[in-house]
Amino acid sequence: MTDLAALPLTFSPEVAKARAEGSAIVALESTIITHGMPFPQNVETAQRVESEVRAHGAIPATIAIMNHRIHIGLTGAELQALGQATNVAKLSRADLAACLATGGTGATTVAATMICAHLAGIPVFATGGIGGVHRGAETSFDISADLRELAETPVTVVAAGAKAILDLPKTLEYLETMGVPVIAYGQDDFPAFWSRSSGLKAPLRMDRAADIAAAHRMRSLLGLPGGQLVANPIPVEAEISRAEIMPHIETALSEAAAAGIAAKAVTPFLLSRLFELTDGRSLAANIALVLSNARLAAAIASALRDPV
Ligand code: PSU
Ligand code: MN
Repeated sequence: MTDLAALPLTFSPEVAKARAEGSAIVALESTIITHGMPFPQNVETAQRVESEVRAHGAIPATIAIMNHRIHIGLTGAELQALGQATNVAKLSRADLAACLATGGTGATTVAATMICAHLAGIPVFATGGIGGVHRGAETSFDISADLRELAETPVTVVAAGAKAILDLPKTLEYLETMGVPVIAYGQDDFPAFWSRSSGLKAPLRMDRAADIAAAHRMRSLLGLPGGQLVANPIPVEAEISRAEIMPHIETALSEAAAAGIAAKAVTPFLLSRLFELTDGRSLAANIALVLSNARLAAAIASALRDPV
């Protein structure tokens, strides 16, 4: 067992109170703030997502690394500062301990947020999209550490599927190999972030937050490591069709290849180019889907607190 007192965890006053009272808590990542959206929409969205979690019966805990500490929940001032800071490191599993040891400021990806949420005893986490197997991974080996984390760390992650900048069939194959349950919420198809369908069927489907919570508990009872990926389709009114987004994705991908973008820089580069190529339309969709994921995560977190 990890010694909780020895861990470099700092809880915000709001999250500390929620823990003391046994309230449902939803973890939120910070890379979406620092590397996923431009300022000032990033800070506005982060605040709206937190409000959405509160309005649906849970307490938000946005996670980031500052001054040798894992911050579980950020104050309004901390969120503002993070959203405008430059030189914030993008932290995945490989970088987390080094950033804490050296005292840098770091934003947590899905993988690192899962690790921190689990250390803090938070079983549910809402985000926009997860990292996945990149197109051309057979030569680049670019497979996001988010996928292996889902196989290892017992946190249920609510996302709008994965972006079509990735190789979605390979992403689903990899998750299956790693034993990660991929649960589409309320439909059969695996969603593709801006679009409600990827054209691929999801391995599992559930229509109720209570079922997702029960499956989370059951994995723990069976001693199965790892979490669950809940793929929540973007709300209908915010959807961008595959026909509209695909040409922009092809443009962004060929620009990335021509510029020699590699490793951690790939995802942020593609996201920022897509914001530009769609004249901000991708951003409006992104905001709508994160809010929707926050609502579903709050419902799952609440269901996990219900007596069985
Ligand atoms: N995909 C998105 N939006 C994001 C990210 C991915 O649609 O903001 C971020 C998340 O923090 C995710 C990370 O964990 O990028 C994955 O980066 P990489 O592909 O380098 O593992
Ligand atoms: Mn990568």
